Amino acid sequence: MLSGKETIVACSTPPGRGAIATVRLSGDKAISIIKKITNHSLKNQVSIIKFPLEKGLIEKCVLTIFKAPSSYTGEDVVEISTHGNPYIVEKVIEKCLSSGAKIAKPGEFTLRAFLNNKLSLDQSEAVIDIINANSKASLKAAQNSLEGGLKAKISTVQEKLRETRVLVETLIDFVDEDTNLYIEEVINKINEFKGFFVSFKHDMKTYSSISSDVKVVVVGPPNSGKSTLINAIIGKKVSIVNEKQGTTRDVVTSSCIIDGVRFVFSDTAGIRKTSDKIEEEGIKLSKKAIKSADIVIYLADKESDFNRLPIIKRKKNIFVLNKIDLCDKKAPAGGFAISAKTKKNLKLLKKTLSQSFLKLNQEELLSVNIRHLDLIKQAHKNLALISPSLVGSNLELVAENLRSCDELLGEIYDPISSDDLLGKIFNKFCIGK
Ligand SMILES: Nc1nc2c(ncn2[C@@H]2O[C@H](COP(=O)(O)OP(=O)(O)OP(=O)(O)O)[C@@H](O)[C@H]2O)c(=O)[nH]1
Ligand SMILES: [Mg+2]
Repeated sequence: MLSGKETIVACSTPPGRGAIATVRLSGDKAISIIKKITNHSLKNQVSIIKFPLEKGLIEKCVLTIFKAPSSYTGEDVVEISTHGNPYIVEKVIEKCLSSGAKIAKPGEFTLRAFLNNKLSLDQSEAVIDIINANSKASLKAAQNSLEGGLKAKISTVQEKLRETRVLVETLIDFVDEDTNLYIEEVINKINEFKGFFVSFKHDMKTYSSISSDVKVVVVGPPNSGKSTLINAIIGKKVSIVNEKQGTTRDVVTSSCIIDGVRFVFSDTAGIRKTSDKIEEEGIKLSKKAIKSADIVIYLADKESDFNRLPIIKRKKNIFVLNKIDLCDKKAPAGGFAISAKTKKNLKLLKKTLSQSFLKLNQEELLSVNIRHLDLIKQAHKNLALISPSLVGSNLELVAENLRSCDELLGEIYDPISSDDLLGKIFNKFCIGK
């Protein structure tokens, strides 16, 4: 979907009626088109002009000019602010079209900003994230990425990577010399880098959870109080609670913001052996939900019940014993003993949920998406292929894997341009952005 050279036009404010609507033009002819329509000399950056909508109908609007390259797109941009009436907007756009502009595709203004090197690809993605952010943390993360934070973080990893690449490339040229000592150094450097990469990958996953919503799945045996707990956290009745086992059959999701981070909770069917076909389907969904969760809360009445639950070790798991209002229970290691009914210790559990993210410095939060995570995963795969024996036996292959790792990370902000990829990214935008 590479953008052409034409001057594009679209309304950049939401459709419907409002105080103000802004139509935006971008391209070489943006200024001359408005001059032609309004007969105005447009000498000032901001002016009030009379815009002829149709015969006998004029709209007084505010015109703002941003000259290339000091504009959002890097091209000449004119913004026309009118009263927020869809009829006026339609007529302004019609006039621009009949004077030589083309209607903008979704995301085309930002695509032009990218193509004109005003924004890197990760920064362009951060623009959508700013529009879509629905919590303080996700907004902060998107703003930091728009300011270039993600690229800076990736560049730090690439710098380390390149130090190792230089050493390997130099050694490849040392054909006849005793290289054992240097080989040892490369092995140490690669190990050091692998360790660094693991924590980098972990950080990026955490950032990704914040950028979207943090997914928390509550699983446990039937009747352990999963639905009661979620209702208590959300603060309203979103799931049916009943003393009958197997009350929840489907995955029920609901969301709330805790300390500026948005969490989406999934209530699931209690996990047990059952001959009931519908309940069995529900249990399958519970197990599937665990896989996509950022945090899993395992909720049970007694500690031995945890052994019967499907636990994925690499997840962030929180073990919680419920119903301490009925009898005293000792909190499981690193977990909590609570009463979902009386809300005892609920604050502690909520604090743990938000703290798992908020202990991250707000200034360092970054907006990370699946595309970034996938590239990081592929880069990690290339790195993992470099064993000490490979370093000893095939430095060319080591160099090749390091180069791929470097390139994959670079694709996060500077893709080896593919129309298809850009289409996928910019189509997610709304028209006018
Ligand atoms: N005393 C006491 N009862 C509780 C507590 N939490 C839940 N219950 C009761 O336990 C029963 C089951 O609660 P639910 O929240 O429906 O349990 P569930 O885990 O969602 O059950 P399923 O959906 O069937 O898997 C209800 O009668 C609740 O009132 C608690 O902290 N203390
Ligand atoms: Mg339930």
